[in-house]
This record gives sequence, C-alpha cells and structure tokens, in this order.
Amino acid sequence: MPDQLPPGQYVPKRWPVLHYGRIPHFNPQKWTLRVCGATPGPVCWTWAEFGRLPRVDVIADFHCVTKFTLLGNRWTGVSTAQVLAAASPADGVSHVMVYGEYGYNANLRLADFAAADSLLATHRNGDLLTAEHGHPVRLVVPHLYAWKGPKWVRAIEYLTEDRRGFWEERGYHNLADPWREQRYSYQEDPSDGPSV
Ligand SMILES: Nc1nc2c(c(=O)[nH]1)N[C@H]1C(S)=C(S)[C@@H](COP(=O)(O)O)O[C@H]1N2
Ligand SMILES: [Mo]
Repeated sequence: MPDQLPPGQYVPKRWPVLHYGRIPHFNPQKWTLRVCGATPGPVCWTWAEFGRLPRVDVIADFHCVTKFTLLGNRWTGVSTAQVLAAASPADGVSHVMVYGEYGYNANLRLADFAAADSLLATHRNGDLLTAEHGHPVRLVVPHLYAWKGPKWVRAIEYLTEDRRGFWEERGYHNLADPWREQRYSYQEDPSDGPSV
C-alpha cells in the first residue's frame, strides 16, 4: 500500500462539518453561478443550466487542515475544465478566487483550480451533498487542504494577480499543499503569495 495519509493526518469515524457562519438556504429559482473577472466571455448559469453541463466522477481523498482525511471519496459534479471551457480566462490570468455564499472565499493558482481532478461537486459517494457539506455545489480540489474548496459556491473570478482569500488572510498558508504540510502563513516563502 502506498502511504496515503499526508503527514499529521488521521482518518475520522465520520465526516466532520466545519465552516464559518451560517448554512445558506438553497433556492433553485434564484441560485446562479457566475464565472467572471478577467475573461472576454463571462457566464452566469442558472440552476437549470448548470444541471445540463456534462458531469464527471472523480475518486479522490479529502484532507482538512484540522487533520482529518477522508480516503477514496467518489465525487460527482462538473469539472473545472468545463468551467474554463465555458468562460475562457484572458491572457495573464494566474489565479482564481472562488466565492461561497456570504463572502467566504479562497484563492487558488489557476493550475491548481484547473487540475484534472478538481470539480464543482454536487454528490459524494452517490448521495447529494447535504446542506452542511455544501449543497448544492462545492469546489473540491483534492490535492490541497479542504479550506481551498468553498461550500455553497456562487462565483468564480479570474485574477491577473494573486489575492489572499478568507483563511489565507487569517493565518493559513497561501498554497495549502497537504503533502508539504503547508498549513500556516508563517511557513510561507515570500514567493508563495502576497504578504498577509
Ligand atoms: N462557504 C464556505 N466554505 C467552506 C468553509 C466556510 O467557512 N465557508 N470552510 C472551509 C473549511 S476551513 C473546511 S476544512 C471545509 C470543511 O468541509 P466539510 O464541512 O464538508 O468537512 O470547508 C471549507 N469550505
Ligand atoms: Mo478547515
């Protein structure tokens, strides 16, 4: 067996729920997902339109900076490649800011957002995500700590320079690679991101 657990992680009995603030109410009549920022063709999907996008399954682990790891999840949803194809980033886009409801956000390098196993997930292991885990849509970027994946995603903004997101401004690492234990901003090299 390969060593599947990044340093300092453990496998919990159940999937913990962690977030800042309240769980939003989902209204499919009003919900939209905007892809905006530095793109010649921004899009804004309704729930019905989002539901017609091609779907993928991804098997991947889920690592939280609070040290739990869920192994071998089957996520279903819309790949970030699909998002990038629908609204192409302008030349010079280097980063992406992803927003949940109520202003939670996380910044990612474009390459991390675009990774082959990154997706806007609607299901885990065949079940619709529950409200507390991000229904209707959450970002999953398996190779980064889970705070990089906003729950209740409502907007994706293309950036031509990096900007720190919610936790990245509050002491967490700008890059968040669990295999390198990039947990806290004090561990950063200057080249890892804008200063806090
Ligand atoms: N919208 C939103 N998404 C969020 C958060 C949040 O506070 N708000 N917390 C993040 C953090 S810190 C973690 S560890 C994961 C936890 O996901 P889970 O509750 O499904 O385990 O969600 C991330 N996504
Ligand atoms: Mo977290």
